[in-house]
Amino acid sequence: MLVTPVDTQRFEWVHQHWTPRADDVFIASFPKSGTTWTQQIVRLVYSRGLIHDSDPPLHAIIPWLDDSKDLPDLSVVDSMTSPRVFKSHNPYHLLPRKLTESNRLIYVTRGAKDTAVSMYFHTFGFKMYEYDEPIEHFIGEFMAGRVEYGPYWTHLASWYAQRERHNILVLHYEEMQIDLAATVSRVAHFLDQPLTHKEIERIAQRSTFSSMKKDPRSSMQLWDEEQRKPGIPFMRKGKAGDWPNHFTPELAQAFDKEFNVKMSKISWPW
Ligand code: PPS
Repeated sequence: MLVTPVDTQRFEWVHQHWTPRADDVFIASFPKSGTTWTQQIVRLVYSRGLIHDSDPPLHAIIPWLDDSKDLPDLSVVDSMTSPRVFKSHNPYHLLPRKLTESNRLIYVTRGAKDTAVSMYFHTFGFKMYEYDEPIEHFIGEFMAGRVEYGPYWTHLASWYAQRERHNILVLHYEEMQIDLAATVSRVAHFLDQPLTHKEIERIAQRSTFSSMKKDPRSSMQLWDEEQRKPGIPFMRKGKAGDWPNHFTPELAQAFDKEFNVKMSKISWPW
């Protein structure tokens, strides 16, 4: 089952009209895998951990190129100073070839069951989806690959096949939880941004779940206020291994059985 573009018009525009710059960086992910977290780390690496009062929201600093609702005004992209950083939820095969050849790409992954839970609350929480089903229904859809940018396993496989390329850095949500400073260091190294120990510590501290949740520019407070149901914030829980609170043992067993087959060729650490 192939992952297909979600916003087809924007997809065509990106492929036909958009010219990447050589130093453009892309942060890519299956949705709910740690994209915003990685955006915060990357943006702070470039600012050496400094956040100014006048700074715009995170999603304006690192816009989502694939989505015409999130980024309606494309002139913004041309006026961004280099190095520009973009977010994408595309699988590898849907990014323009001129970009994947040599631009720096960071792919962030997260274990399937936690991703499915987070994506359920995302879909249930954003009013535009008009989705009011119980979580068991959503997990069934996730397992069948009938979710945005799904199937999950095809998305991962597309990037897994490219993981040794010199221009790709793979991050894992679970490892970021274990050692955030080490992740910051890897990202800085990958982006050729030498940082002091103090700067790395500062970036790690400003990228924790609680720090990001406190700052409305990284907590996506505006989305919470304008677009989401009350009580289900974008920065929801930020935990690894929380899925047992939402899966029955029977559902987890069925999920694992399916995914062990689908993901048998992918040996990433979850
Ligand atoms: S999106 O909408 O696809 O861009 O979502 P994405 O940013 O990929 O994933 C959102 C989940 O990541 C959690 N998050 C974090 N976890 C730990 N630390 C930090 N700093 C952090 N920032 C965001 C966010 O809470 C979502 O996970 P859940 O499990 O729903 O809380």
